[in-house]
Amino acid sequence: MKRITLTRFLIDEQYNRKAVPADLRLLIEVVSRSIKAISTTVGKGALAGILGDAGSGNIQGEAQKKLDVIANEILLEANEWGGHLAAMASEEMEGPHAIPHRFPKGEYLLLFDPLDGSSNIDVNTSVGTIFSVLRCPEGVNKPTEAAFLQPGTAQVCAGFAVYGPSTVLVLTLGAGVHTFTLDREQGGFVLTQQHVKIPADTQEFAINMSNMRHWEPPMKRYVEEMLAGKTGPLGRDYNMRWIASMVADVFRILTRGGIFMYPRDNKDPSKPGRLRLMYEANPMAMIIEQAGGAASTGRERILDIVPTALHQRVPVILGSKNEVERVVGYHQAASE
Ligand code: AFP
Repeated sequence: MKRITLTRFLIDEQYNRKAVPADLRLLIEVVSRSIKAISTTVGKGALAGILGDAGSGNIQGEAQKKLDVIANEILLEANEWGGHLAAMASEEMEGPHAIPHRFPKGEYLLLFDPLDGSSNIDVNTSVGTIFSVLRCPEGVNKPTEAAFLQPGTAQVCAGFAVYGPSTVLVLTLGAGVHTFTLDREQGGFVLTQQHVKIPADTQEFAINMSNMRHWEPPMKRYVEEMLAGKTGPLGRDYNMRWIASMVADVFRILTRGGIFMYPRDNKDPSKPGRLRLMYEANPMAMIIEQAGGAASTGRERILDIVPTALHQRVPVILGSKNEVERVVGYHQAASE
């Protein structure tokens, strides 16, 4: 493949496909520069004195890692002055981050999980950044939480980075999924896969099995059938992976298929799932659907959910279309 940088790709999308307004191109370029900065910081590990807890908690009631706070700051500082945003929202902040008066404002809302998988950072396992882009509703000059509460189908762009052996940026603008690998010598992202397609079938599943006793019957049925293997009702053996970094599990599924599940469980009835809709499930669902896969709560398409709160959680079942549809079928059968 001819060496095409992220900038060249976006300019092509902007001028030839008329698909990327200038401000959206700027937004993506700024986010990609933030991802480079986070990648460099993550790569320093223990040498930079950035591992371990920050000594603070976030809105989720979770202990923040130093890198959660650092990654959040990098994204806020890089994006607030460019004139492309109306506001930002983050897993690490209770409410929206307004654009300071001294800076110009734009039409986009940027949402992100600055460091997904951060419980893995101290054990040197892949982590990442997930982001979602919405348009700010017309006439809203001071976006409150309500301005962000749009269904996933309203996203104009979604992406994530995996800080692994290589740093990869996965991006969709609503016309397919493309991946870019960070060239550390040149300091830029280079297009490495265009129009990624997920196989409709799979023999590999990703779930945290330690929660099995808390799952609903349809989920227990599905996992037990996979564990039954070739002699079971699904007639084939399955393999399992669970990295506990959604970005790494989803990237694997984009690369070779699979099904990722963080289902509803009764561990904490106040939480219908662990993953957050606005800046984890929705961007990942857009990417998975754009790559030919499916993304459901088990009861409804994730992208159709009308949000009620910025940090609401949802069950997530996504990946190879035929397997997701099988799980949805089991949920329907259980409710009849
Ligand atoms: P952290 O960011 O707190 O590490 O959570 C990561 C995550 O949100 C998602 O990336 C993983 O798929 C999932 O949680 C792992 O959850 P378990 O630790 O319960 O397996």
